[in-house]
Amino acid sequence: PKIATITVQFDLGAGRRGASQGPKSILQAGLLRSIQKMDLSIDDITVISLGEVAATALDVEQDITNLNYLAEVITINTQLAEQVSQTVERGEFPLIIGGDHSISIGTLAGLSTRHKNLGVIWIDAHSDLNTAVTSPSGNIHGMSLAVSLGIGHPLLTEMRGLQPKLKPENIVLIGCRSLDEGEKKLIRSLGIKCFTMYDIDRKGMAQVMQEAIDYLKERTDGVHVSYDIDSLDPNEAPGTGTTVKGGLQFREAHLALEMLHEAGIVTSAEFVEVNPLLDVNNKTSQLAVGLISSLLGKQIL
Ligand code: DIR
Ligand code: MN
Ligand code: MN
Ligand code: MN
Repeated sequence: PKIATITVQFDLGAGRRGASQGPKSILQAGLLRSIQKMDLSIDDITVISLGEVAATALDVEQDITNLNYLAEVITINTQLAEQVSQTVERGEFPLIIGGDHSISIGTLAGLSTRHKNLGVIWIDAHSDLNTAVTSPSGNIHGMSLAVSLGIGHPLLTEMRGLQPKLKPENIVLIGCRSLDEGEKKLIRSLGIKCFTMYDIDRKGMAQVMQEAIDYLKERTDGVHVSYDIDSLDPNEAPGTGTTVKGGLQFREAHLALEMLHEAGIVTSAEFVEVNPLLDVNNKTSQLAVGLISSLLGKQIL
C-alpha cells in the first residue's frame, strides 16, 4: 500500500525538550530519498504540531497530579488520532515520525477505529506502562502504552471512545531494561509478553523476533510497530532523552525490522524520541533513516 507519512513535532510528553525537532532532522538525513530508492509509493507528508492551536482547556475539577502538560498531550494526540484514522480508512500505511513517545496515545486511538484486534510490537528500553500513580517523573511519554490499554487518566484513555485500544495479550515488548516497580507489576499481572535484554542476549535477536512474529501472526488483525530509538545502545543512538546502557546493537536493531518486513505482518509504524539537540554528528537521525528503511523493505543485497 501507499505510505502516508505523518510527522509530529511534539516533545512536551518527555522530560526534556528537543524531540519535537526529530522529524525535521530525520527528513534532512534523507528519509524520502531512501524510501524512493525502494520504489514504494509515498503520499504527501502531513505535519502535526501544536503551533498556533491553543491547548485544550481542562476543567479545574480534573485531577492532573503528576501528569505534566496533560492539556497539550491531549490536544496533539487528538489531532494525530484523526489523521491516522483517515489514513487507515483510505487503505494507506501510516508512517508516524515523532516526537516523543506520548504520541502513541493518538496513533493507537486512530488505528483502533479500523483494527479491533491490533497487535503491537513495542521496541523500547522502557515499557511506558506507568500511570500518574506509579510514574517517577509525571512525564506522559512513560505512560502511553498503559493509556492504550485503558489504564490511566480518563481524558487520555477515552480519546475517540471509551474502549481500550489494545488487548494485553496482543502486545510484545522488546528490548526493555529499565522498568519501574509499577510497570513490572502490570507486566506480570496482565501477562504481557516481554523479551527483555536478558532474553535477547540469551536467545539472540533472530529467535526473539521469530517468536514475536509467530505469537502475533495468529491472534491479530494487523501489527503496529512502535519504535523508541532509546531501545538502541547509547553508543549507537546518543541523540535521545533517556538513554539506558546495555541496549540493542546496530545489526540487532536492523535485523528485527528486516524480519518484520519479511514476515509481511506490519500495517503501521512509528519512530519516536530522536532528539537532535542531544545528537552527535546527526548519528541518531541517520540511524533512524536506516531503521525505517529496513522496516519498509530495504535489503543489503
Ligand atoms: C520512566 C522513563 N520510566 C518514566 N520512561 C521513558 O518517566 O516513566 N520512556 N523514558 O521512554
Ligand atoms: Mn518509549
Ligand atoms: Mn524509552
Ligand atoms: Mn488491516
